[in-house]
Amino acid sequence: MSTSKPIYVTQPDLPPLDDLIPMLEQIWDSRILTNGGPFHQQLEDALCEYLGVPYISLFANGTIALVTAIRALGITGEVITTPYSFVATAHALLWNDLTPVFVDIEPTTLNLDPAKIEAAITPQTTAILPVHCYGNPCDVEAIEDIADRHSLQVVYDAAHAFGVKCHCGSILNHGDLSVLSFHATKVFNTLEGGAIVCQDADTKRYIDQLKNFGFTSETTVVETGINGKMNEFNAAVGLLQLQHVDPAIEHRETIDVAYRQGLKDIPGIRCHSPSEPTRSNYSYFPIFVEDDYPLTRDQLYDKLKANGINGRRYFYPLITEFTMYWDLEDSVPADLSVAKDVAERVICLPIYSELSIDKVKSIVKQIVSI
Ligand code: T4K
Repeated sequence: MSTSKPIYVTQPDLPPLDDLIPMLEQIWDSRILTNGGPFHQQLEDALCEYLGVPYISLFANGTIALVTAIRALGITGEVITTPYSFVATAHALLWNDLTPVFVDIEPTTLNLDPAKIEAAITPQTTAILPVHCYGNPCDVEAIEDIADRHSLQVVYDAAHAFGVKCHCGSILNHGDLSVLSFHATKVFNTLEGGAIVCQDADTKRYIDQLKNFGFTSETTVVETGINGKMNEFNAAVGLLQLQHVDPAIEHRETIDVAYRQGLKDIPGIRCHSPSEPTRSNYSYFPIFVEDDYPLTRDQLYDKLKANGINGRRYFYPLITEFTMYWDLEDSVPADLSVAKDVAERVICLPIYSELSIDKVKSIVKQIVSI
């Protein structure tokens, strides 16, 4: 049993407290706490510039942003999505009274397999909800092609994809809408938070209405909106976090390199290696425990945990294993064998900006020593 401090899968970045105090003083002086205050506006502008996107609408968290994005597009009926994700992805469909239809993932990227999407399309299908899993881009061109041919809308769950770039710029500019999470455990956090990225001013205006109860003026409500607004405290934290996010991602890259180097010759341990996007954010470090490793995935997971290393089995169980998804007649998965296999093998190892390379080496040593 280890006596040193436990290491978790992640540890949130925080800006220097001294930098936050003057911003808190401004909030205390102005008494503007929420409803699109000055820090909220500044953060929207700063994120558009940093991410290279035309419009962004901030939210209280990623889940409410997903629910609102789906609502904003007026999606109905069935939506094709992945079972290999955090449960919020599919929950956002159920909250909109939609039927998720789960399609298997592609074995290299672990994203929704475009080759399997068309077989799942029915007359009720109106949209696709893919996830850029671990921040690795989906095959956006193939998905766009399918969506265009079948007149489907596309909402990307980009909760993991902050700052990720593909050959044509920000990955967040694909699809009709992209949804980010700024949860404490994410590469860029506002403690809790999220955002919808959209491509035109009218859509942004509509989303802003939806997240504010549907108000268009003091006395006019035009939509059954919700309260999804980000407050000034979270926005202030976000503005400061943005100043430190690049070095944080750079350090994550050195951790990624150190893990790959240390684990490369271990029989039965496979690192996740899809083709690199132009700019990755190194948000997760998943490994897969194969049959020729001396322990099963769960045995390794437990052993690391007993030694103070708390990896996470993201994403096990599959979303389809949760009871609320069992009885959805049209969701019944035809074949989710790739997702099932990956979910049984995955462990996400600790990765965060304050994790030292020495600690990474000690984690590798434990996996090697078995
Ligand atoms: N779509 C996708 C694809 C997502 O991955 C997520 C969220 C969403 C949508 C929804 O976005 P949000 O509504 O959350 O904005 C965590 C996060 O809660 C969740 O945001 C994230 N995905 C998911 C992948 O992971 P848990 O249940 O594993 O979190 P938790 O609390 O066990 O945290 C993991 C570790 O992080 C802890 O063991 C210790 C450390 N930690 C955590 C928190 C919250 C800290 O050190 N400090 C903290 O404040 O879900």
